Amino acid sequence: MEGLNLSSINQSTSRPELIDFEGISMVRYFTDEWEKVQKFQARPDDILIATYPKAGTTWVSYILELLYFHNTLPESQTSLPIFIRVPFLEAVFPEMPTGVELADKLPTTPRLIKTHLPVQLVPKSFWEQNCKVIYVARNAKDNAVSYFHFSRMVNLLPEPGNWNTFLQNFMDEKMVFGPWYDHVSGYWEKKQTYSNLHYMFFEDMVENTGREVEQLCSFLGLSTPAEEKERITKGVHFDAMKQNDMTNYSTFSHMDFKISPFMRKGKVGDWKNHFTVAQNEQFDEHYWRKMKNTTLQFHTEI
Ligand code: PPS
Repeated sequence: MEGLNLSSINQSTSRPELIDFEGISMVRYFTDEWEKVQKFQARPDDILIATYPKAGTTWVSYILELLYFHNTLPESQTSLPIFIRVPFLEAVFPEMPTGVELADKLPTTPRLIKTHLPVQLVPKSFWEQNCKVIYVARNAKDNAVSYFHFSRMVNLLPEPGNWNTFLQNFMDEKMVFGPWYDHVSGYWEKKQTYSNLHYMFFEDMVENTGREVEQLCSFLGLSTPAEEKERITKGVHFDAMKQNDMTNYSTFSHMDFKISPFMRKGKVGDWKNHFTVAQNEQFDEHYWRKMKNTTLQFHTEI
């Protein structure tokens, strides 16, 4: 991890093509080292943080970091950004160690590891080792809006086009990491047979972060003192994370914050500022068809 030049802004990298990979849409930055990803050797105490892109990965990652390492590794929180401390397993980004390399070198126990892979593509050692898996889901409309703005500002994803084009692609399932619909329901189904999976919702975290921290502690078997949990809940507030250079991605070289910040709004219901009435009707109709066979329910406002 030493010798990383995180400040070498590289906005000149050209946008990648969308490719079809194992039945889902992808870009090469997540498939270039596929064999190493698939063969990744998980340890029983690893914790996998799985999400569809823009569903609250960084938020939950930071909560877990503070729960586990707040007292023991305070320096790591001030000297290394979260995308190094919680490696993005399948990522093979220019001028950075790969996610697998970072994960293999992680000195912490547990290792916190992030993935956006749909459930069927998660390396099998995580299941074999019965690792704890935390999945965060976000309602489709806000998730799409956040993904749109992110795609505008990060050059590791295909050009999003305008909002209308992007929303149509979202419905047509032409998104990196595949369709939102299959992603959220795939992990939901997995939870029915794999008891070490904690399924969370972004909207619940916005509504009551303290309650979600509490539930995380109980899933993880942590007996964190109440004052500590309160401190953590305050420390992971949107404004605190936006100000914190180790959690706001300001040192990540492939993003252009002049277009849109990583910590953008952090709200439930921002979709109302983007969807036209016609788009909303079309989306709802399509959504109903895609999601009619699942028991999974989302809040699009709180
Ligand atoms: S990524 O790139 O997929 O890892 O992004 P991810 O971290 O999953 O999602 C980014 C969105 O989460 C919001 N966020 C938060 N909201 C509220 N409170 C806190 N603490 C917080 N941390 C991150 C972030 O602002 C992105 O959502 P939008 O809607 O774009 O603001």
